Amino acid sequence: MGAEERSVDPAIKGLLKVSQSYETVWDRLDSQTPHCKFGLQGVCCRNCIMGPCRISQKTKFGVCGANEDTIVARNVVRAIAAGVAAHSDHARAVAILLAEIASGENQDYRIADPEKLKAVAGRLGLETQKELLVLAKEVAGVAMEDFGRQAEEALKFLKSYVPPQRLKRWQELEKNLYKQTAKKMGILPRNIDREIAESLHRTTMGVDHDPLSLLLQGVRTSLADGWGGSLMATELQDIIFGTPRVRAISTNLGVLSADKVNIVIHGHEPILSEKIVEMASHPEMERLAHEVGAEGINVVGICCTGNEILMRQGVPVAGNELHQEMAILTGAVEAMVVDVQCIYPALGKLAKCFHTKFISTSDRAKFPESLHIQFEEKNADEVARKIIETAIKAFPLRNKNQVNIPNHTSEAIVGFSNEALIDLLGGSLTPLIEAMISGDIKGVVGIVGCNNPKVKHDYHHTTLTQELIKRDILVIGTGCWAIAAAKAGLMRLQTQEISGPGLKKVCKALKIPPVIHMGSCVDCSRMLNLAGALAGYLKSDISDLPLVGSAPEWTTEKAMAIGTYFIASGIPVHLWPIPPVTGSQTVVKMLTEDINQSTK
Ligand code: XCC
Ligand code: SF4
Repeated sequence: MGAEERSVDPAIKGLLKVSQSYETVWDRLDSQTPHCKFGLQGVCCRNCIMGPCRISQKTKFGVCGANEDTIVARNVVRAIAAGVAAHSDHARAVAILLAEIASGENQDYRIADPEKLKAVAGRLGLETQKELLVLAKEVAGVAMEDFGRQAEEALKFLKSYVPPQRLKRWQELEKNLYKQTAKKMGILPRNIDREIAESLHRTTMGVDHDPLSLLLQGVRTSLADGWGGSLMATELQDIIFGTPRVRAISTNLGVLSADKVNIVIHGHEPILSEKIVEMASHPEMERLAHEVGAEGINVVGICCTGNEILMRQGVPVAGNELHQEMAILTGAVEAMVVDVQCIYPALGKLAKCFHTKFISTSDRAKFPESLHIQFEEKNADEVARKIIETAIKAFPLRNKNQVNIPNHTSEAIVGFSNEALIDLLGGSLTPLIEAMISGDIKGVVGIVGCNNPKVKHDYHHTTLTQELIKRDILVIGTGCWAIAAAKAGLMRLQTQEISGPGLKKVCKALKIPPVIHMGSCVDCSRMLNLAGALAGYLKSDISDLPLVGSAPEWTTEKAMAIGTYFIASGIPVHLWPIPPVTGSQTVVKMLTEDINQSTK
């Protein structure tokens, strides 16, 4: 695969041409191609040691007797559970931090948005006329209960946020399924950890073999993410770090500086990245940078932790998933600092070819050839300082001849939390709803998810987005899609000009781009919330609204969880590449046909 076929991003194409001697994700994809066809179809099982088993025309059953329907469904459920575990473990860390701020145990963080705290508390049905820290403790307590409840009762967060029609729909579905099949099949999640654990339990050898029952457990687990863990992460992070406000930022590798110490933060949790941003602007750090001949410190993001600090602090973002190796290839990165998720283990080896320090920080994520600087929330200031000093010390080792920063940046308007969006709309959703009723806006599509080297980088993200806005469809989204759209210049006001006439009119009146950045992957919950608010306004169900979701370059198990909770919430979903389910006609039919009846 040549550089031209790998990406639509001019910064990457240019870099790949001069960096052919370094191995990247595309080279490793080439050497893994063709992929195992059993894996692609989802018909291999390694869930016990009588196997591994795979289903083909010749062998229709695993050693235990499991058929392709069971095996495909089990694999789907496992992937969803893993994705939910990632988002929800992220949420757990934020809930614990909020509790520690409330108790005074943690002095390195504070509550940046008391208004949001009150709003969340109110939503959860708590009495809000209380001292701030007392309220914070109660909100954190509700969050933690959603991880630990043993009663057969739905998540408090879910019940407090989901529109009543949707909640009723799920309850009826549970009842009807029981009536029709005489089998108990739950849909409402009870406890985030429990659904993940139960998904693992049910998919071990010899437990659940009914594809419908399995997939419904996948749905239940995904709902523990969308209306549980992810939503909690978004809401509690807004409380601690501030609710995003609309602002302009720069994107792409050109945000790296030729003269400053470049620190790239990659991963997902703003608990780390917010601290690094804060400490990097400390005069003492600036002074140390000047001492080694740098003109200052330049912090930029990659992937979702990049989205977090871009939304809240206006920090530039160097790129999305497929930029992580590219950033190191510029030869201008002093430190690549990572926490959890979407981090290629290949970064360690690549960083060794340059002066770049590849710094891992999380007790949950260690890497071969990384320099591990253990992050501790309680010593966040001190650890952040140590990380920044390590980056500063690497600056004099930068080899000027190796530096190749692509001269590409794009401006983007970002920061559309629902709160910011409603402010822009003049305090209510009325203008948006009126535009949808009049037909100026024909619908809303939420695009999410990753990059995947099997897809030309950013091609589907940007093409799909443009084709939709041309047809008067408002595009909102998160994650690596959002970075792709920002880099392609689609989040500027100028994009109004390539929109359909109706959408153009609305966006001009509101002074917004037709392509809306709603944050990181956990912030897909902002889209659910927006859908819920629209449904609530119209006293209808989410499935009655002209909403669609898409993950056109998806990679991670988290995207599988997101896709599932969108569908279960009443929003049809498009995925590319095809998920590994084609080995079971039963599962394919359930996911593409039967699901339409049950989510409507
Ligand atoms: Fe990861 Fe969230 Fe996917 Fe990007 S988009 S590759 S999950 S960083 Ni969520
Ligand atoms: Fe094979 Fe069944 Fe074991 Fe899976 S659970 S590896 S299908 S024997």
